[in-house]
Amino acid sequence: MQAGEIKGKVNVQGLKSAENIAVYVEAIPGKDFPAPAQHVTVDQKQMKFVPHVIAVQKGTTVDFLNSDPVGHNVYWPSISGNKKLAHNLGTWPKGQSKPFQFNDLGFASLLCNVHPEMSGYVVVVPTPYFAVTDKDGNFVIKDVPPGKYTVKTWSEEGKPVTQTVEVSGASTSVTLTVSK
Ligand SMILES: [Cu+2]
Repeated sequence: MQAGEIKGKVNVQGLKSAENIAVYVEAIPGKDFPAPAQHVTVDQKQMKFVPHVIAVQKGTTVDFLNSDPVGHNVYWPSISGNKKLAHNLGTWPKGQSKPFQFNDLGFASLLCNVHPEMSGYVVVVPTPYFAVTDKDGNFVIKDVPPGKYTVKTWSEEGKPVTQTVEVSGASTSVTLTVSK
């Protein structure tokens, strides 16, 4: 059978916005996914991490690019609260990037020592099946093989939500509600 997509919408209760919520397929028993060769980029642009939230499969290398004429100091104090996984990437000039391979599941809260208003998140997930919601809470997870899965959310402000989803055709719809 052909792979399908999980298409859906996240509604929020008590959250500022339905944007920037990671939705991903939880670990699949008996399935291991090799680390992706392709890097992804998180930019530091106009004193912001862009995108604000990025989801990556475990093992992905993120290139942290600096597009600003000032130095930023990128660090994360933990991964999902585990302070042993804290890391400081240091400071580098405009136009350069520093890679980091995320091999631990969970979320890294990106911060900058120089600009306390800067914040971003890398959400490390166990499968290649994930998406981040747009400003209206919509998402599409592409290329999901047929099967029964647990879909889970991560958001900056809300509690995680899980739901069972069965992919059997070209497109499977799911609605999730995330609350504070
Ligand atoms: Cu900064």
